[in-house]
Amino acid sequence: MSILRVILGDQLSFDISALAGLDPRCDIVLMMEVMEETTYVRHHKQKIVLVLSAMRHFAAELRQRGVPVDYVLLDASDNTGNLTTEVQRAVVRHAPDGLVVSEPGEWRVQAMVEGWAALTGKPVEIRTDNRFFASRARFATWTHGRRTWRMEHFYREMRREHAILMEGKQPAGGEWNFDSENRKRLPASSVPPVRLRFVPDETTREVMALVEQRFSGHFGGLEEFGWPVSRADALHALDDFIAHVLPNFGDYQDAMKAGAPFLYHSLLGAALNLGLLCPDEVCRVAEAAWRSGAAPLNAVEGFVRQILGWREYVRGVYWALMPDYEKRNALQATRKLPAFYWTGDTPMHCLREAIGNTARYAYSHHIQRLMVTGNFALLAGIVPQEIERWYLAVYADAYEWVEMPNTLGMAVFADGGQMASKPYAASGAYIDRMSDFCSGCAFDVKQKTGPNACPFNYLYWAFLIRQKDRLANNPRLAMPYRTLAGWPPQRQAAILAEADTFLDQLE
Ligand code: FAD
Ligand code: DLZ
Repeated sequence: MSILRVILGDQLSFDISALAGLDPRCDIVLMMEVMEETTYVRHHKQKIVLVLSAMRHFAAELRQRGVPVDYVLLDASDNTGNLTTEVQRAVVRHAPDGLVVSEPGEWRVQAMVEGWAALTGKPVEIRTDNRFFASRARFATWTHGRRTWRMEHFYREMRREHAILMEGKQPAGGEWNFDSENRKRLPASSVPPVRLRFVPDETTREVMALVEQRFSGHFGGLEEFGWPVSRADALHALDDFIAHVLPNFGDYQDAMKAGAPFLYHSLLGAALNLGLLCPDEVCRVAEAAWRSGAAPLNAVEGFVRQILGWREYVRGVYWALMPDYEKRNALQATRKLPAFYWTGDTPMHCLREAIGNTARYAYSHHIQRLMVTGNFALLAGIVPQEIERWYLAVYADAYEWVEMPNTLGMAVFADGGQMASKPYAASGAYIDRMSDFCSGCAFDVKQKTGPNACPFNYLYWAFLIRQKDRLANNPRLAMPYRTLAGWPPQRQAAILAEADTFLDQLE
């Protein structure tokens, strides 16, 4: 009995379900570099390098372990450019008795995989992706009968179920969530830690040359490429984060600083999403750091919540609501994505910083994604699907299952509140409070209107005025709507006109 075991580009874990029970005497692993996956969005060049280099490293390690691997290179003259046609060709080459694959990360790829049995004439076993705390079925059990879904409730259940940061039946430290301690502004004098980055090895350099040649028009630069591309690199990155960075992760989780793209964030998302790290091991080493006294609870709980809570929750939302989810536009936004999202050419310092980091590093941290580029897209009324494709294209860690709910649900409220209880809308005051961006900006954050006023200020109020019918009843927005109620109609009309003038000139 010979089985063709298909490993997709973001399934690079030696313990993944598709490899369970592998018999190297008769089974073969199939890995395919294909144009369709490298171009279904115009991925940042660093993302393509990362995925292809990590795939090549993984295949080499499998071979070292004695596993036969059929690896289709992007440049192979007979490469047909598509996962399905490559699977069909591999079935002809190897005549296996059947195929095994782990659940793909994206709905689009799942639909492809479901067609393989009919196309190849071979049985295809699709195994549960065992790299998550909660399977798709587990999330469905959680949503069953619930009117509203909230991450916090799901997260507590996951903490109990997986016994992470628990003292018996109680949460460690007596609280489930230490977020209120995690909103500190970075002191002006503080120097963020130097981060571990990985110098490209020969394999990565070969892929870089390929990407410069084949994807030269894609967004972003390769000069700063420093991502872990193997399990060994990823474990090194994890150790370094836990030892030197995690202790401050909580305090400065929401802070932003010009010229400091990484601050105290882990930079582990790219490795996690490729399968080079397993979320369970990451949460357990973070917990061990707290138990040994190496990191405080607010940092460790905050970090664990991102992985055991948010990461699992958004995956659940994605699989529960696709394919309809991708079409959501609850606020009926209609504007096109401004060109500066691709160039960074804007006088607004915060946006220039976030987009500049994105182009240079294929990275910007969560608050830059949510409260700068996301907040602007929300307030400006950018079509959700345009901003969603942007986020999918520009980050090294971007995969639709995690990016789409974060964008449609969290950043631009396109799902009308399925994911978040209120839109993350904020004026310039928030950005000023959490960063040093405003001091180096062409606009004045203290001015609410007028040509020098920070556009976030009038866009914020214009957004609330425009969305009054949809949002005024949201209890979490009661305060700003009370303020607006005190404004005479002329003042509201003037704000709307100022916002329109600004937005129209973007087009
Ligand atoms: P850290 O800040 O160090 O957090 C630790 C880990 O927690 C991350 O590596 C990640 O695995 C997980 N995590 C944190 N926040 C979230 C979240 N909201 N959802 C899911 N997991 C989370 N994350 C992605 O992995 N891929 C994406 O494509 C992606 N797109 C996003 C788009 C928008 C509009 C927003 C607001 C957020 C997005 N996120 C995405 C979530 C988050 O911004 C990134 O996971 C994080 O910035 C990655 O950097 P890090 O590894 O340094 O994370
Ligand atoms: C993202 C990506 C890229 C850039 N290239 C490949 C590839 O050549 N071959 C492959 O198997 N997978 C690739 N991937 C990852 C797939 O797009 C991934 O399986 C889906 O995004 C589902 O999560």
